[in-house]
Amino acid sequence: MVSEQKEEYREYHSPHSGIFLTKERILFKERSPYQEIEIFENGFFGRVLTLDGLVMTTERDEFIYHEMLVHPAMVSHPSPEKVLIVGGGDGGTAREVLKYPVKEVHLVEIDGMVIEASRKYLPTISSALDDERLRIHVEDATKWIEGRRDEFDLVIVDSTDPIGPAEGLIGEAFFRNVFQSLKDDGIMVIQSESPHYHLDTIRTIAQRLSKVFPILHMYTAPIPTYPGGYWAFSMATKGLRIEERQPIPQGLKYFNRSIYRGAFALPTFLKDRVKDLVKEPF
Ligand code: AG3
Repeated sequence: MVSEQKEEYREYHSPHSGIFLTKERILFKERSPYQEIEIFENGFFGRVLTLDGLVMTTERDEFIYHEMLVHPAMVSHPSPEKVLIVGGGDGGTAREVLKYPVKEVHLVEIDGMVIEASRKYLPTISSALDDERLRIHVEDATKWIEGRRDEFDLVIVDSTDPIGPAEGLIGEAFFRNVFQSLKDDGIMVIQSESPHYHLDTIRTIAQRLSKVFPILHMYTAPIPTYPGGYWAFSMATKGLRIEERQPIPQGLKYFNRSIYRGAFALPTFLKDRVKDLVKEPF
């Protein structure tokens, strides 16, 4: 479905505030069994993917989110060989993981239509979906992971907001299954919403993670098109101490050694809500 007429996209982040983007052209708009998927063209941010009216990624600022979701954990691991990505159907997270000499990456995405639409309309983000080290499973990750033991070096949760189809991905039961699926030096990372708009959700995620994992860290990054333009990420380990163990890949646009050291420093309004649960690694 292609339309030439110029519309405006609005995402409310609270009843009183949000973001707008002009829609220069709609490239894809379809309802899957799980959600409404749309990809449109914006004059500044490039192609924009929305799910149920929420911005998931844009060509212009996706590098910050995807690099920050992946590299802090990848460089901290002694030998990341087998990685699980939960969600991430657009392929941006897989692209970053595959910058390392990993052996096997599994991507478990519930909505096959997100994968197909991204393959077709977001080639700069989705190109890694064809890498031979990647296996794609169109399944519910909360079920797929059940019963897996000592299998992964890293589990990366690249989900939409934890309402609707993604709600189970911040459940304690899911976190326990992730814990068991990780090897002893394994690391879990999960995108953890906006410090400005979702502090309660951030605290809930931190509480549940710290019930399951002995070590929990949190870090942040600025992402212009997400609520508040500022985003949190949680990183949990089974005891592994965070330090730089892998070379940082060439050609990144956001992540570097100083960001790695600095990103875990939390501003006071966020730190105050999680300081009983979260440790600063450096
Ligand atoms: N995952 C996190 C997007 C959350 C944005 N929330 C919102 N706009 N309300 C993005 C997936 C990209 N691979």
